[in-house]
Amino acid sequence: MPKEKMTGAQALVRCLEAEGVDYIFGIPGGAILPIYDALFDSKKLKHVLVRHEQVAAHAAEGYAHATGRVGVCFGTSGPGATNLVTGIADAYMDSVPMVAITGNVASTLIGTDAFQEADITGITMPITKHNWLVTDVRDLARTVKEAFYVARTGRPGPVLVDIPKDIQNAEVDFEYPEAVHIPGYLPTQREEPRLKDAAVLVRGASRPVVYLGGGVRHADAHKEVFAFCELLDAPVVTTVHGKGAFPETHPLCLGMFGMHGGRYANYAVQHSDLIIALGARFDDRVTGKLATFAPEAKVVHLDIDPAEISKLVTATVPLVGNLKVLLPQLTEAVRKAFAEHRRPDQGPWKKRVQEWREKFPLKYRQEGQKHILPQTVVELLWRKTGGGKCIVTTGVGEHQMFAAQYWKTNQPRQFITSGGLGTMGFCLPASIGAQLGRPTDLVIGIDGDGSFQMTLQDLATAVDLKLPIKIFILNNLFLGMVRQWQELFYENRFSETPLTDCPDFVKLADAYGCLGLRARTVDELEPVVDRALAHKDGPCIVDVRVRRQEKVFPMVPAGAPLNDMIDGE
Ligand SMILES: Cc1ncc(C[n+]2csc(CCOP(=O)(O)OP(=O)(O)O)c2C)c(N)n1
Repeated sequence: MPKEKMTGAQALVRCLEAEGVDYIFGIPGGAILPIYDALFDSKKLKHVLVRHEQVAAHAAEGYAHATGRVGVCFGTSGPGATNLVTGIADAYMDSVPMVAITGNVASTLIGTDAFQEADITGITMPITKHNWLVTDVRDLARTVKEAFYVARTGRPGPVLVDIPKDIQNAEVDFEYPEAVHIPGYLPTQREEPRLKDAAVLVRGASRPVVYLGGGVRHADAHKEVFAFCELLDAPVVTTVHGKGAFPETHPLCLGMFGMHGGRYANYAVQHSDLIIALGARFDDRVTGKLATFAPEAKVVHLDIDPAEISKLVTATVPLVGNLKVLLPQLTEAVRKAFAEHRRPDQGPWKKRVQEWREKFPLKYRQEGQKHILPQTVVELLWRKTGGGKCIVTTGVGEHQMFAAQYWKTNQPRQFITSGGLGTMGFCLPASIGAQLGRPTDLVIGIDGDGSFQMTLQDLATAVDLKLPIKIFILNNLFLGMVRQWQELFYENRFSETPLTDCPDFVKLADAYGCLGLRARTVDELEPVVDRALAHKDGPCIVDVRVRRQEKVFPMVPAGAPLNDMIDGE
């Protein structure tokens, strides 16, 4: 292809088109004006004008999570760029592929404290997989190519490309590179010689547990995971990002474990003699007190990121590589090992787990309660959507954990939440991104009144785009999760957690031009849910007044052993 002369800004637009980008989330400003000007001429790129750059980043995450593609967001220099930071950090913690593009002041002004100057590559260094400040327009196309490659390969994550204004205006002979050569970055598959060792451990285990994390989703390895789990016929537990990695209504699945996991799931992990961790990272919310975590368990840890192996829990057999490639090989090795030697009888272990399940189910009691319980809302929504046949997004707090506990996720990419960073305000933006990425799917947000108020201005974006997202605010008029900790660990000293002065969400929806509904009693709930689900013409906000003091149980207090759970009684 002959090279074409154009500006850096036009070249960027061509790069994004070449990457197959469809949606970009952002807000223009002085230092990114040339790029927005070039965008004006693009027939392929659709820009979503958000009302806050944090939303741009979270929407890109929601899009990426729902589609498996790279999410893209734009911000101008200074405050535009710094507003992206929370979303970038969120994507980093949850390994979400994202390319953030920022305009910066002209190269000659960098380092002079120029108007709206921020050292965004410096600021985002620890929260990106990599970032670049483009100092020569001839490097731009290669940099963008590398940025997309780094974001989506290996362990995915966010990257940032900062482009000074003069570079956007400079002329270049454009050519988009076909290949990427980054010295020192080789996330390609290599042989894994320890598969046989892992298979020997699996074959010999009497009390195995499979532990699934968000890596299954990133690798799109659900089918491979299913085949492995069925072969093992062992209990399966997941992290919050592992939800949907294996069908949660499957008899082997014990759902989420950890701080708010089922008692039976935590017991299974604690009493296991072998944990097979697939695309998971043993973070403190799932292990509880590390020194007492699964004391008798050996560990097979398969992850794409070698830095995660033995970071917190020592792997007896580490396996490094892409789950989708490596797991079928492990499955075959295990199948062979099962054929060669009889495995220990799994009956007693399965019986024990089943007994825990029956003795310690997740439970709540709506009958006799004057107020709606949040768990009731989650279960009703699940039933009304044909057993969770939709995408769910959440905010952060008690409502998020109720959703994680009671929403049985059977398909991958259906439960979208902020796990690692725990970012309030995630729900609405993630819903916007997910709905754009999967326009024919139903998208439901389960949000908290506190979380919703952190990004609610972007109702305007959802209304503009007529997105039929439905946000159910489980409104307890509290920063509920913090209130829960204050009740349990700070002697009911509710310092700065009541949100009694919250706005009238129905009027707020009206002000933004979308449907607002409210349910105060159990009787009102079902008709309101039906009406919300039937509403196709733009977004709908539902203010569900829930019991204010309801707490999430079971709970492993921070720093306690995983089997040291407290519950409501
Ligand atoms: C941006 C941000 N600030 C503060 C926190 C700390 N925090 C965790 S949960 C929570 C309360 C959430 O309240 P709400 O969204 O109403 O949900 P609820 O717990 O009541 O369901 C807070 C303040 C956070 N996670 N994120």
